[in-house]
Amino acid sequence: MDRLDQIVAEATAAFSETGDPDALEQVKAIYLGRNGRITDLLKGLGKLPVDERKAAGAAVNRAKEAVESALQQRREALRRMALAARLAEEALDVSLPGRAQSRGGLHPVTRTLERIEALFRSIGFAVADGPEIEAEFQNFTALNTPEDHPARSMHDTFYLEDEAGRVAKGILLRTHTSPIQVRYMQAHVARYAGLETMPEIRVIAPGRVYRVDSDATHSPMFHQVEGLWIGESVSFADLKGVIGDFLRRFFESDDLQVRFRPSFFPFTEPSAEIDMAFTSGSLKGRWLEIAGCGMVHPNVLRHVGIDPERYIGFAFGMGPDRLTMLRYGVNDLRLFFDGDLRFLRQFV
Ligand code: 2NL
Repeated sequence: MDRLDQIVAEATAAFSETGDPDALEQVKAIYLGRNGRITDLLKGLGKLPVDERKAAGAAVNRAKEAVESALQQRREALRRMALAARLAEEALDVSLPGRAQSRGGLHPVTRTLERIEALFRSIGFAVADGPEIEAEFQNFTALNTPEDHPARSMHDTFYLEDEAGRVAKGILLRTHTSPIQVRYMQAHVARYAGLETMPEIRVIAPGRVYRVDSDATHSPMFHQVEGLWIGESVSFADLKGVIGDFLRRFFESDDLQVRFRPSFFPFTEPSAEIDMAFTSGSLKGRWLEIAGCGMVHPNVLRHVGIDPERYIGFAFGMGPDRLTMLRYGVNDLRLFFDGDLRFLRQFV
């Protein structure tokens, strides 16, 4: 192999061994730079005898072209490799199946609440809501609950703490939805203050409530729907009619009995427990406690600025969680609040 072929071979090999475009340009200088080996040969041509110069010049130029060509090929190879590497790095596997969007559904208790709301709206009740963090006044005091009543203790009720971890005075998680109705009555009284006769109050209050309690039939968070009807001549008979009618429509059955059993609540007088029994089907003949009720206590009316000598009415409170368990035949309340979709999906 003559000297020129050797330089070309050496240059081609050097280019091939270089994997980096910047380094490649450095290697190029060894052969084609100002003092490169090919350049030196071109410079040396002038020292040759005239008769050899032409052939030698042509040979050096061919070698130069060969080196340039090898360089160019290596540059392109490196560019292709860089592109391939980038494509590999940024590759998206478009054949990977997408994540399926699963269909949502209403929680069984939400379905019950919506049913209850629709039924009461149909007989002229408004649906109200209010804060879950309540003031002691609306939650207890206005409801005629004595200062020393056990329901007010930290043992039964979640009180809120301030930043120092001390119990924030008078602020708690509502223990029933009655405070919604207390606020509703307060707003109603303020709104119609100028009228000779206050329009009737007809409202239900559904929502979450909280008590320090947890077992198979008690969750620290549960739901309640309370109802209230206040007017100039609203009676216990009206209460029996409204409740009986509601239950028959809720369970879509006339095959049921309803009974009112004397009971006690601080906020009603007289008070009663409402029991219900199906007269057909698998639950036939079993009395089930499903709500509490009574005529609103005069002190409650006084606390919200309603004259108990002039206005009278009833209130009731029921547990939609229990109604949902009954309607679907579920015996553990916690299943509704554990968030296990395998259970909850069955009701959608
Ligand atoms: C129960 C008992 C009841 C009420 C709730 C009420 C509300 C106002 C005034 C008077 Cl604003 N009473 N609510 C009355 C009687 C019973 O609930 O066992 N609920 C599950």
